[in-house]
Amino acid sequence: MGVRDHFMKMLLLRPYAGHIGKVMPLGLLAVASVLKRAGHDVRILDLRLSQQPGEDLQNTLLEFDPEYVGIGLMTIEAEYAFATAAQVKSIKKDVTVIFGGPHCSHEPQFILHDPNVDLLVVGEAEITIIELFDALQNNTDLASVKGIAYRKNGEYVLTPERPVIKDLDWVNQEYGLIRVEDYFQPECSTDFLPATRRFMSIVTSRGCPFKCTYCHDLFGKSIQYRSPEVVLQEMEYLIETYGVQEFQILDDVFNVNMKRCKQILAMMAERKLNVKICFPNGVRADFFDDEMIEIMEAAGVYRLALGIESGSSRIQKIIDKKLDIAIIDNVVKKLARANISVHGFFMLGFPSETREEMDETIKFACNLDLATANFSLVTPNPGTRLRETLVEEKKLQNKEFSQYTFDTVNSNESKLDSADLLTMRKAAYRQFYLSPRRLWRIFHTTKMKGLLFGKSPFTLLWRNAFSSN
Ligand code: B12
Ligand code: SF4
Repeated sequence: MGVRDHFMKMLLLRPYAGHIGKVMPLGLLAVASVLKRAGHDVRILDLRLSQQPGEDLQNTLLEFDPEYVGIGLMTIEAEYAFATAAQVKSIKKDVTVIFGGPHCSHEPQFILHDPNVDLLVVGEAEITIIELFDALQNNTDLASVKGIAYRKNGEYVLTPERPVIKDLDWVNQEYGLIRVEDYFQPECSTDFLPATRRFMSIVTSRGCPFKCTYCHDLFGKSIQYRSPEVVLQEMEYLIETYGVQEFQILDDVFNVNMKRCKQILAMMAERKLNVKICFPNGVRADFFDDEMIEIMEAAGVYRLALGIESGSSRIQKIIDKKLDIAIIDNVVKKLARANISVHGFFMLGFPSETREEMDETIKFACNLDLATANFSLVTPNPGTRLRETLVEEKKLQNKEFSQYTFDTVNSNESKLDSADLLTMRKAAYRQFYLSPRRLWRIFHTTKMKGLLFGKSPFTLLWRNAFSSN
């Protein structure tokens, strides 16, 4: 990290990460877009799409010859990201490796212990990365850059928190920095059952005012919006430029501001965008009315996910979701009647959760008119209240959250032992899916029937549900 008097060259990577979804890397694209606009030379390499990730990484490093390599990661990808950082350093030892993404939102000391990671961007990166590169170029003290962490004389330094970005209208993506066509394949869909092959992920707001104990606060406990007009312009651009036929809206809680939600969807219908829309990241079940469902249907919404999590009212209280589960049956029925296929998100293994409460959740899920559901194991990710409480109560010894994986029990404070918890999860999938009513609903609501058999997120879901590990 010496004095720089020229623009920086940065390679941004998503690590190869086994079976983890290959959704378009919007985080990398956001970072790359601001760097490009600031005049830096930037390239994105998504190793998740690569047939030979090792070779592709080596060739790109040698040919592009970057000074900086940025790696974006979720917590469950951390092991893969560390391996990628080690490979980067073994090919080009002078390169500065910068980690960023959801995994780096809190407790950076446990990430910086890896000698191959030089710097972390903590939280949202659009402003931080520019200030960081300015500081590196001008050789000013990095301590003046908010929202980063690094090592100095063997100690780790965490600079003050970076405030969330309030105005999101300027964070437009430079789509030319990725090969959009590469992501038009079912494996890259965020939704289990996309309606078309030409789908695109899009974010219209960041953050959420709720404080569910297991959830991130990457974007603060408030919502920051892009204006509806800017969102529509981006959609029109994507339709014209790439022939997009479907938008997968990934906001944390798109429908909480019901007025804005209706406005955007109504604008899509008025302008006859003629696309399909889904909300695979989930919306709240308690922010619906009949008008919204009508507008959704008219705008092309064919599928959405609801974050339900638990069928037990005691667990609902503990997780502080502030959701009245008594309303859910009716909402799902109305959505199903409007030809909107509904996915349910459920979680098993909350602290103190009993077998009976998990059974309640499974029963609750099975009785709803859902097309699909998944049952995740509770994981105390960095930055969650769940993790904070477990650490405070000294129940969580494992500070090495970088070792968390998707399909194992990462931490278990439920009343079941870990083996029973895994068995419970499998039972949940079996009970939910192995019913003629469900299979009919899945078949009936799936637009591209081939997805039920080919390589797609749905078959991944199926494998997770029925594999023997
Ligand atoms: C799309 C998505 C996915 C996609 C792919 C993720 C991806 N980006 O490639 C898929 C569907 C695969 C996925 C899966 C999961 N996800 Co997810 N997912 C999301 C979602 C909804 C949107 C991500 C996104 O594109 N955001 C928009 C971009 C702009 O934000 P961003 O990526 O965070 O990027 C910003 C910063 O993080 C940073 N940044 C990002 N990358 C980099 C890189 C560098 C070098 C730098 C400097 C900065 C930087 O700058 C960006 C701009 O400010 C987020 C929620 C959210 N609102 O973000 C959850 C989220 C990322 N997922 C989460 C989780 C937990 C999961 C699961 C593990 C859940 C589960 N148990 O089932 C699963 C894994 C299942 C599996 N086997 O695949 C958590 C991550 C928490 C964590 N600590 O890792 C999040 C935050 C949601 C939550 N409620 O907590 N997910
Ligand atoms: S789970 Fe949903 S409602 Fe709860 S804090 Fe996260 S985004 Fe908000």
